[in-house]
Amino acid sequence: MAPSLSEHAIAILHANDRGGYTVPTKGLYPYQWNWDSAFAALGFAAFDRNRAWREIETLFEGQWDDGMVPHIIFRNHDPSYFPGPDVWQSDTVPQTSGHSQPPVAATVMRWLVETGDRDDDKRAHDLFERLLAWHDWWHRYRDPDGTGLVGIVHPWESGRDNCPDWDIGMNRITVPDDLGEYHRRDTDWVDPSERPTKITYDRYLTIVKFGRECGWDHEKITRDGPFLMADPCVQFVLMRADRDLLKLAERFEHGRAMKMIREWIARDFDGAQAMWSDEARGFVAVDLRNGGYKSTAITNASMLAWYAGAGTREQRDEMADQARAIFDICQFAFPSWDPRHDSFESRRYWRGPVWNMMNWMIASGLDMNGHRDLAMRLRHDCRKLVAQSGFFEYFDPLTGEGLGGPEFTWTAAIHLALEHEFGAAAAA
Ligand code: 9WN
Repeated sequence: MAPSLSEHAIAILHANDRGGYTVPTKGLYPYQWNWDSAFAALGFAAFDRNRAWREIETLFEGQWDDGMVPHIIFRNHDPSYFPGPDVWQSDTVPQTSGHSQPPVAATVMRWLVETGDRDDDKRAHDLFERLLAWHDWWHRYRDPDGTGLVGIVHPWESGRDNCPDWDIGMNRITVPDDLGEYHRRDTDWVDPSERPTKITYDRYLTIVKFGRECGWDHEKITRDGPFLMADPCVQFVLMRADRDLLKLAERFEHGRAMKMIREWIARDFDGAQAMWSDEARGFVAVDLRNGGYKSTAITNASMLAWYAGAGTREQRDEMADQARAIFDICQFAFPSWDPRHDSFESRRYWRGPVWNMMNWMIASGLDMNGHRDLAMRLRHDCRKLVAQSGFFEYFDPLTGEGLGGPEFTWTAAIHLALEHEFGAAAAA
């Protein structure tokens, strides 16, 4: 008998397990990635809570002295991925990349604690100072003026690397003559029509070069680096995670942490307002470097407003209207770029496709805000996508075709989370 989808999902988590941490998919992504691990923990929790915690604990093994938890941890050198540790030159043990990724971990940790027992409490307590230091790093280094709006210094920091959101900031980057030759590996694994273009990669590497040459001085990178944009994904995931972190601080009666976190929360609602666009009728990315230009379309990250507790009643109502209009166009929601917009590409990475872990977060937020119908539609689409096409990295919203890497960790993990009805804990 063929294995059930859940059995298949569990087999993927086992197959991608490298002993305490998982790789997102064999070949294409051979290292530990930050938010991938947070989602992986959610999947492991469906059948092995100890392994769920190990995933988060190993993620924090990569934490820097300044508090940053990097977006990739390199425990070995695998030539199947570029750029590897020799390009980043982090000068840390283990070697890592030089910027972060959306901070989902606190949300998963709170959920583990609130659905668990004393062991979960202890594991969360043991990690708490590190988690707090990471959130502090975001507020301190990515929002140095305390505006309540954090920036990202590289599209890779958003986790939504190739979204047209970044075109405004990326198009301003001049690629230096001495960037050097390099051989991309991603297009050895995936059809180039589903991946970023050559000029995009040149610009990605220009930002890495700046960071490397200033010794990964994050004050300097945020203030003077080639790219600084506000991202609804990082901003909303952080807003949500700050609230979950506060719940943990209260549980552990950690007075200093409670004070710090409440100060962040007091600023972030107003900070997020800078991302509101009357033109797009939603929250969008903003270029913090060059005159505050705003992106022009709704994305799946815009739809995290409910999850974050961002936006006024009127703004959220407008966004629910937008969501319904986009649901009507797509056979499978939620697309990573508005299908009514010229730059929509249904198959190219973050310029149209659907990501199930984004859907899980969006649906959790919609549920908490009384939009059960919209949340159900998203969950239903997630299940149908894997049933129809398998556990791919992302999917075409018009046809449901599976794209990017196969047997993907977060797609498997989210399937298990949905089967077991794991949602983010109720908002703080
Ligand atoms: C760069 C691992 C990662 C995800 C990102 C996704 C993709 C990497 C790449 O894969 O990015 O970080 O090389 O394309 O965009 O969200 O964490 O799954």
